[in-house]
Amino acid sequence: MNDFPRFPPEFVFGAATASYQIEGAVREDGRGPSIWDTYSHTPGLVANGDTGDIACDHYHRYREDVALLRELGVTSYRFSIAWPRIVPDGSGPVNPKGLDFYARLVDELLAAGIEPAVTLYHWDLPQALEDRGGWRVRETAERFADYTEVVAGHLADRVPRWITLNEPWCSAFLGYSVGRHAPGAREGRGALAAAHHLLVGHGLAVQALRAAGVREAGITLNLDRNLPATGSAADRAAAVRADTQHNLVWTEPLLAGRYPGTEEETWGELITAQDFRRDGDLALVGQPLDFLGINYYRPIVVADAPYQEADPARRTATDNRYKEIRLEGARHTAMDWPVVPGGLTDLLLALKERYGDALPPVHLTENGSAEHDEPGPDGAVHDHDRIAYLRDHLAALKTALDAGVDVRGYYVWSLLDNFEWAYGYGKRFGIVRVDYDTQRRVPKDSYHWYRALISAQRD
Ligand code: IFM
Repeated sequence: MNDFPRFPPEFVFGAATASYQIEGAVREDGRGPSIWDTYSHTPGLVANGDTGDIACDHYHRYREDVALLRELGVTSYRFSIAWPRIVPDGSGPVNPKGLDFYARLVDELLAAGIEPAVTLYHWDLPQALEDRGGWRVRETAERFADYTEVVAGHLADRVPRWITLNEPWCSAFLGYSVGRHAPGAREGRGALAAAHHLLVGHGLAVQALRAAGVREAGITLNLDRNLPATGSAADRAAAVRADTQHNLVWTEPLLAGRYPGTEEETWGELITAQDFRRDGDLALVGQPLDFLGINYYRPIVVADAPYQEADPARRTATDNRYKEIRLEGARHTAMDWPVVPGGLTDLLLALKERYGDALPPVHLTENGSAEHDEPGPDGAVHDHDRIAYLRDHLAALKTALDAGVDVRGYYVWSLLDNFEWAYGYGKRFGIVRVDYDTQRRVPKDSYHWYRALISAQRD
């Protein structure tokens, strides 16, 4: 007998995916190339040479996937729209076939009684915009607003919840500083400019969403708990720099209308020029939101360290004089991420304490784990570790809710095994297994467990 936590009656239970990770059909119906097509086709950048060319073939199998969602009992499905399907060259002509695909998907969801939650940008930037500077330049933020206007104009009447950006930290810092995400750059100022222009793009997109009359507009951040390895002053200062790079760079402008007070300590001369910032940007970025999406997976433990790069001119935006320390004693997932459910409670309580009433209602827009799961002799996938992960994180979420954080929803990452970016198909986050040779979907034990949890809320 399962002892499921009880959530408020209107609490949203959902599942999430993203376009490049599941759709495939990258050259169909007028879709233009994205930075992830370029990156994944560059030899040596993605494990096993994997690409999103076919992925889960969701573009052709979306009806089957919506049927899985209906059977699961979720009340919301979070998916992303591929910008290069809508505006193949990043600017200029709109592709009606791209809009049609998402209109059909939305209709299928509504017919199944599932509310669509749309992410406008989950990292598949049109390559043509990257060729003109990508997120380093302000023009990309302006084109993002144009694209948002087109999509919202088409779908606002049927989609209640809109997320402008997914995890801008990954776009700015993994993409333009660490080089482990498209476009694969390793820069200092370029990455900080990208972070700022992503925020500007968010602000312009919120204006476009409001003009289209959408019910809820928000943004999704991957916030981390950044814990000092020891109580020493040096490690605590390192944790503040990590917190600035991961969290405060987003939450301060979005929720408090200011840039982080710790940015000079974190980025030194890289941030002092600030020539990409304009008067009025903070007001644009800090517009009120209907919700804040948070993706939580793990805490990060950091210790003080010297710069990795001695030459300031070659320093990247993620060289902030700290190093990550492995958290001993915790179970680690297939991503080698430590499992610390209480970190989620702490993160939410810390946000509430810092921002008070300025913290909008929260949706946990992603949470889940990659595990080494394979079908057993019976053909089923007995993913007990994933069930434990989901169970313990939902309990941690409930603890935060009971302590007064206004949490409105939870989306499991992910509905399907999919293309895990630079890790390719080797890391499986799905509650439904995808056999990539046959495209057969097999619901794992975690799917059945989540279904039972959702169903128990109605008893
Ligand atoms: O797969 C990703 C997703 O695209 C964004 N959030 C984290 C997930 C797991 O790494």
